Amino acid sequence: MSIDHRPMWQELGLDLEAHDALLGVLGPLYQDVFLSQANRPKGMDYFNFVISEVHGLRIRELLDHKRKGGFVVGTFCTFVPEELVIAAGGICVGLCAGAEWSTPEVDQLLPRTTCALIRGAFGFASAKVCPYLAASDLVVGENTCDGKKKAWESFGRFVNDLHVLDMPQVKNESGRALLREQYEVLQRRLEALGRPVTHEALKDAVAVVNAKREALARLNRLRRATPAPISGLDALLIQQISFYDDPLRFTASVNALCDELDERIKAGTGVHAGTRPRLLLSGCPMAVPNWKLPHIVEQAGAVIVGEESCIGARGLRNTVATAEDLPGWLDALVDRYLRIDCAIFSPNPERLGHVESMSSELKADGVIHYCLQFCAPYQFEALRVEPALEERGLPVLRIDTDYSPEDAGQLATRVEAFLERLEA
Ligand code: BJ8
Repeated sequence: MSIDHRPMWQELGLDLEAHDALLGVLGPLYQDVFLSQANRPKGMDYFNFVISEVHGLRIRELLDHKRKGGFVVGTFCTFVPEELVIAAGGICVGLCAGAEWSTPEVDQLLPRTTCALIRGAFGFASAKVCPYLAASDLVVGENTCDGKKKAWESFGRFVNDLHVLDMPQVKNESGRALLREQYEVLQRRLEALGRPVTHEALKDAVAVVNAKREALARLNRLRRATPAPISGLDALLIQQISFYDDPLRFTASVNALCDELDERIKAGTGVHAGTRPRLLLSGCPMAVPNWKLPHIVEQAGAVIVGEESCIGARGLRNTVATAEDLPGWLDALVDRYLRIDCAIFSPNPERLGHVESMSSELKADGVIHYCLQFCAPYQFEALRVEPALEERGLPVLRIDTDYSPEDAGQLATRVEAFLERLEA
């Protein structure tokens, strides 16, 4: 018997009518984009279930955790260390919105030239359709790009409590010291919500998050195989779910799926019949339910074999090294997180190297550089990444878009022309 989640959503203060409208769009979209794919691994059943209960059972788990004295932290950036949240007794959830939800309030708070990711977050908050936001005791923002920096000034009205990380913009000694200091401030903020962060608690939390990242790295390594054992859409979905799900259960499910993919690879079985052009996606993060471009690309006959993105290898690679004491763990966290090559850093040469190494390891035939419109950091970097890759013989298609379906036909035409170029 299915559980009626409506009383829970009402208690959380959601606008039930608007929320129904959201679920009414998401269900058919998921059916069309994911469930219609042929030859999916059996292990995807778990992730289908997670999505079917993403506003239901998972929210119940968060509320149960709070009832037992725990807390929930909502985040918008891969620079928020999940390890610290867990060590203080919390659960960390991603809040980025991959769909636009326009309200008059959002139009008053944000200039038109704001990227869809920020507009989506404001839209979901102002329309009261996100149970993760409503369940979050604390939301952590970060001073990364200009859009986010200014957005936090008005986002506080939508949340129970807001903390903003002051992020370095340069990876030098003072940048490192700033991040270290900011993680200490965050630690104290989290401790006030939960319990003191001890050496043992942080050690255990690092083990949990490292295991999650290792499982995702394993999944991404398996995508090097030809033919690809899993679609790019399914791999992206798993990486999106990594920001919501219980980390232990998620890790076990990813590893079980990887065992199945190992068998597929041994048997030479691919997710698609025949060989397809292999593409790497690089650029802005794609938050749930932003599946527009990967859907178009795979419908056009290519397979996506990797994502150089924060919801992808950029955000999920690298584990935290071991340490002997609490200050050592904080140093290890800073070392790990400062390796994220986000375009807000200037200069940011590591990112180009990462795109190149991913392309060669994954045997990509081409790269799609994906930017959300009005995202200056990634649009600036595209101007360097594209010619540098083309010079090395790797074709690049640059796409700037948003969440609206209006340009889907035009994007499909451009992707098809790119695939013809690869096959020529
Ligand atoms: S570490 S990529 S998650 S900041 S798309 S809001 S950059 S204007 S999301 Fe990001 Fe952290 Fe960096 Fe990763 Fe601004 Fe661009 Fe919008 Fe963006």
